[in-house]
Amino acid sequence: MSGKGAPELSVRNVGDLRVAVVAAQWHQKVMDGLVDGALRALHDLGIDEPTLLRVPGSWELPVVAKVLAGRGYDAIVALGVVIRGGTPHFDYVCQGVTQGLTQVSVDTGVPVGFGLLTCDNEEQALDRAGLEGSSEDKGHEAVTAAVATAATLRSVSEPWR
Ligand code: RBF
Repeated sequence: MSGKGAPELSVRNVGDLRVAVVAAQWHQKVMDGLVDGALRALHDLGIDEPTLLRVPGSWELPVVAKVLAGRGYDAIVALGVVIRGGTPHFDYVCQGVTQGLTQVSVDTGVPVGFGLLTCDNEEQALDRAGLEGSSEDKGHEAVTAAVATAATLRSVSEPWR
């Protein structure tokens, strides 16, 4: 999937939204880029005290996202990197995490930003990690999308704001 065609989102008046970031720990350099991008996006949006939780691997993202979604957060952002190996494990992990995060979001009504990189090799992941020389910044994008969606949901439930 190409990153071309991504929108320029304009998100305003969201400084009071409560946002939690949950991030896996495999592939540290890539994860450092994703987490930095996510925190930078939150700072740019005026959300200065986000919750940041770490989990061991991407497989653990959905369960933590689900518990956070039940604790009053307006948006959750899930960050992880899965890199293809020589066995079908990659497909099971990617599918399980993707379905799990989708289920959390749809079942709870809390937007879950999808910051899971699923790559053939580390080079592809580094190119999307928002590091110096990367062409994309998927941690930043995942935060902006989740917060924009939370703002949209708030405009539906509180149209007078
Ligand atoms: N977790 C990741 O976040 N990224 C990976 O690339 C990754 N590769 C894995 C490869 C294998 C063979 C196994 C067994 C686990 C891998 N995990 C990876 C960890 C997984 O998400 C989870 O933390 C563990 O399976 C423990 O539940």
